[in-house]
Amino acid sequence: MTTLAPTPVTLGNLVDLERYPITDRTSPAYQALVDHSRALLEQEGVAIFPGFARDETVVTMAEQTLALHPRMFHFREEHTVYFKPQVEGVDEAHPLRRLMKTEKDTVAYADIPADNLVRNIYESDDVLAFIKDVLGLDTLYRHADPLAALNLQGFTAGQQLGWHFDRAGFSVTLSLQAANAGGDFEYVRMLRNENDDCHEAVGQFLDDSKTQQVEVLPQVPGTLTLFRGRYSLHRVTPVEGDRLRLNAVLAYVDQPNVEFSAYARQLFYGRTSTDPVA
Ligand SMILES: O=C(O)CCC(=O)C(=O)O
Ligand SMILES: [Fe+2]
Repeated sequence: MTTLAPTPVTLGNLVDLERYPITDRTSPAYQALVDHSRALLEQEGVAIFPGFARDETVVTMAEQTLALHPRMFHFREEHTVYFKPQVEGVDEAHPLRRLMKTEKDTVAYADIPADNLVRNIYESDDVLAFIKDVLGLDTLYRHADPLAALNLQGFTAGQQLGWHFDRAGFSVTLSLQAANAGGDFEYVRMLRNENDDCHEAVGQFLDDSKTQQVEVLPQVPGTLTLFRGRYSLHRVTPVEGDRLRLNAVLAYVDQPNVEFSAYARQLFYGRTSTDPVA
């Protein structure tokens, strides 16, 4: 009887390197990919890489994520679109007072096993260098927080991400599984800017979504998305049906050794240390 040695996982098993030659950074094909994606990110606020993770491995990634579902922290919060505390003394419908609902299940980085394939993608220096190049940065680091660095997210029926502007300058997600229905990533491009929170336009939109153009980002499983959500209002619509919407949020920062505060850890993961919740 022969025993098969475990096959080492290489980046080429996980990422479609023919389509996205990210291990060959001196090639003209890599430069063309980066130039095109950078232009998209600048003009549209989003760069989408469909089929970034290979189909076969995305199925495994979704299964590995589902297997962790019992360990997920059930996050539930009501927040304004700006994530600032509610302002009193303004009209109830004012965007500084109006609350959005967010509810999702999250696996913290410390709870993701070393053989998890999404973790392999996140820990790849080639993936890190590619994202740095698309963002046009000189340096980029994986988040140093043991809970927040990489998160796997599951949205069950009724769960959603309410309308919001991100606090971070950019976000990176990898889609793993679509829901039967709902769970769409919707966004309204540039609804505020650096100098103006645009309360009036935001308030009008929350009253009547027809006042703006709402776009839906295609999130076919395997898609890597780089998104600038600080100025573009966005949400994930409520999931319908029994199939969970699954994705990963890959946290990168332009500073080394960035960690969450104890307050943020408690809020997002229900604990402040890496010890499992009892
Ligand atoms: O789950 C998604 O696709 C969007 C995530 C998002 O908007 C966020 O984490 O701020
Ligand atoms: Fe967001």
